[in-house]
Amino acid sequence: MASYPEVGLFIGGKWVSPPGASRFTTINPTDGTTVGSFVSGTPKDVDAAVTAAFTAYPAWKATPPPVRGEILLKVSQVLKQRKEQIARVVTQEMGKVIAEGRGDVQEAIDFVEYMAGEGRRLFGETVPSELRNKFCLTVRQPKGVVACITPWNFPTAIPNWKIAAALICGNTVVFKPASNTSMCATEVVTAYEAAGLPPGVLNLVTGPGGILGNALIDDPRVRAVSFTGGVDTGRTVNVRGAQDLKAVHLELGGKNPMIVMDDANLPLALEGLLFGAFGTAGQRCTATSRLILHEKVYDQFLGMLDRRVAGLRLGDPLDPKTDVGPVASADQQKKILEYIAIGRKEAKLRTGGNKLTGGAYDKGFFIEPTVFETPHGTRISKEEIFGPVLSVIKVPSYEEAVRVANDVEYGLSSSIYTSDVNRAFRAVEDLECGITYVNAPTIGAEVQLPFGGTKHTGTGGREAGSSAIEEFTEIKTVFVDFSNHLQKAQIDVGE
Ligand code: UN1
Repeated sequence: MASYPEVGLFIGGKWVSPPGASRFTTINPTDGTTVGSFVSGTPKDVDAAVTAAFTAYPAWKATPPPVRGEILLKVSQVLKQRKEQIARVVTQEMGKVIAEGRGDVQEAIDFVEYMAGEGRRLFGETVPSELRNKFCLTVRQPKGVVACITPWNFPTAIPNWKIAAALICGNTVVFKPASNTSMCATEVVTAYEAAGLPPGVLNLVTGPGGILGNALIDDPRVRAVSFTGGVDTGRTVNVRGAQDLKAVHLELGGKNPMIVMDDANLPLALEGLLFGAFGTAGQRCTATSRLILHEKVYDQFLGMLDRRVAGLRLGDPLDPKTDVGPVASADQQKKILEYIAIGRKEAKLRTGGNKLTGGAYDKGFFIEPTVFETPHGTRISKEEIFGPVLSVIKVPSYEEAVRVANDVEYGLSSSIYTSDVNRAFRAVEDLECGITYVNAPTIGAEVQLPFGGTKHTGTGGREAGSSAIEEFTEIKTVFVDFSNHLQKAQIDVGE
């Protein structure tokens, strides 16, 4: 008997393990132990999941949104009751420190609760007609079956951003999570099951991303795809989805800058930087991966940074005293170390730069918090690394700081530390991205506000907040003519 759970696919309200299915396991990035075993799904399983979602759709669409909202409220309550247990699963399967594991689940709770209330809004518009005795309005309708394809870095929050928003709007869902956080995905789905979601409204398929993702995107019954992940996969999803003119929503990479001006509150900026750059071991789309530092405070601020980075405690993420846990997988570790090797050639390594080995570290994927000093334009200063690696770029002025900040392919988050209110508002205007923080780091989005970015960070609108509703509904424009005769717009005007 395995000492870890063996989980099936969730299709049509049942956990199923198709006969002869092959399986894969997920592992704890801290110590290499097995977390769970999952079905390696096939296109046939995707077909079954889409069929279940397609079959469940008419009844779910016909369910009044406030009633859908009541179920979501129950989901949020279940998540609340299970918060500590799920947070531990997040930490064990993905490696973020336990306080952040709790934050991940809290973000899921907040969002599901927010969307439950949306069941009593789902606002349309009423708009005047140019003609008499004619009433014009818009209503929102669901899109149909939607595919939610999610990453491992926020393994409970991001799936819920998508699933809860899709469901409140009346869509049914096939959920394909990142394989290495399949247990977290299972926890998410069991919360919906426990809340009494009707069978088929939410379905889970686990397994190889490329094969299952393609099967989902190619299925004509799937009308929308919401994907968060890497930019290369995102591009493929977009092109493939375009064949069938699907609505594709993409949330991809970031190379988020923090500008620290010479008039900044430096201790405050330092706290923000440590959290932004090394929280979640830098594995956030929103992570602070560039510090754009004014030359007047350059030496002073980096001196302060050195001391604090040296004091960061790496280790077991379940230990509340740990600041930085392992990175999520062997693949991640390899990729980050490759970038560090590139950085050693093209830039000046200031701190860190090593994989940690010896004793308890040998079984996990630990990388020291790493700081490079680099001119703008090197690969490490422009490409997304998705690890605890910070590039520091010296600038002589605000203008140059903005130029550097904007001169990357991504546009997700950004931050400026300054005590000049005029400059802060100018930065809000000047920074080309979806999110700007003033005197706070680049991370820390709240669920009731839109989340997303410009350029190669994504397309298809914003997630979260009220914009999530845009993502998952079709607007229907309605004209009601109560004049009892034919009125011709553009022709009978002014009568
Ligand atoms: C992500 O990095 O993929 O703002 C999402 C934040 C979190 C969400 C991040 N609330 O960092």
